[in-house]
Amino acid sequence: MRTRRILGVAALTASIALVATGCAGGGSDSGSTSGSGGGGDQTITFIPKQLNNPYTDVVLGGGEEGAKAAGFASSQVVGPLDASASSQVSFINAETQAGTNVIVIAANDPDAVCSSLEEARTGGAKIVAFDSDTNPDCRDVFISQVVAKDVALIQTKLISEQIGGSGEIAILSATANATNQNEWIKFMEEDLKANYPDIKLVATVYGDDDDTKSFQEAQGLLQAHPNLKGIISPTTVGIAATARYLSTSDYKGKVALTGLGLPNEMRPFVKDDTVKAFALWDPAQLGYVAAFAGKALADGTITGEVGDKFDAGDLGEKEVTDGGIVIVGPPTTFTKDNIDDYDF
Ligand code: RAM
Repeated sequence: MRTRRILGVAALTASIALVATGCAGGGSDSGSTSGSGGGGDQTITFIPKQLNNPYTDVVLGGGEEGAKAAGFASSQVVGPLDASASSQVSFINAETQAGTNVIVIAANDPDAVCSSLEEARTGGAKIVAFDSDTNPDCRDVFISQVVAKDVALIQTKLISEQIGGSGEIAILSATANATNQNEWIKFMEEDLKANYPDIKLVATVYGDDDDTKSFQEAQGLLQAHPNLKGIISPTTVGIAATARYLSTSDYKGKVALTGLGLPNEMRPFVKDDTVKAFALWDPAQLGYVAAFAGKALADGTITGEVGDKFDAGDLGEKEVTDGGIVIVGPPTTFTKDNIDDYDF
């Protein structure tokens, strides 16, 4: 039996009409993805790091479901095709012009989006960061998938287990500015120093959450570091591209790979023994909780203060913790034994 989705997220994902201009300076045509008609006339717009990322699609499926369940009149998704630092600014500005009530954003850079988010707030919008935080001054709450340190520790533990506790490893990340990856990398570096003295991190490279670039970076790492025993890729795009490279190379089974991946993308590489174990949370829940947080902010039932509580539909009550952060759920480790139980 595969795990319960919040509702039929896969179907919802397919129904999202994603809109992109692909150029930060350009206009941002917008496309409404739903019109639930329920409760008032509040509008919510999701701005992911980038479109064309399978992880983003699952998150936004949950977001659309949450927006309907929370009672928004309409929800939409707009965003750039690349995850570069300033690529989201023109999309935020267009939402400010449109008078959108809630903007939910996964920041490509914690600061580059700040002045435009401030303008949106001045215009009355509530700002929910999710997946990748903005500078805390520029949003009302941050919906975090898992406690950041725990995301790091699960990956260092997995790589250590897979390389027998010693040897050279590298990290293949997303973009160099990504708030979420950078925080996880910081905790991984600390954990390696404190608890894994025989593991040496020899390089950190960036595939920019671009499949081709990630593939090439993986190839480059193995050429540059002939003694490499393992790679951690804390990004779904990076781990899938690296697994694809390893699976047809001489390194298959010799160089370990772990990190954060989507079970549906990683399944073939787990089954063919390229990858033993990796981790992730349920991405749909992240979007779902973000929508409910946005509704509570727009209704004025919370302000984002520590201790604020709000109803998150099927996922129960959620609470704002230190730093204005709402934690969604624990990570899961996927292996050959359980990967078929998950469908996202
Ligand atoms: C990629 C993105 C996203 C991250 C996941 C794990 O899809 O970088 O921000 O949360 O990986």
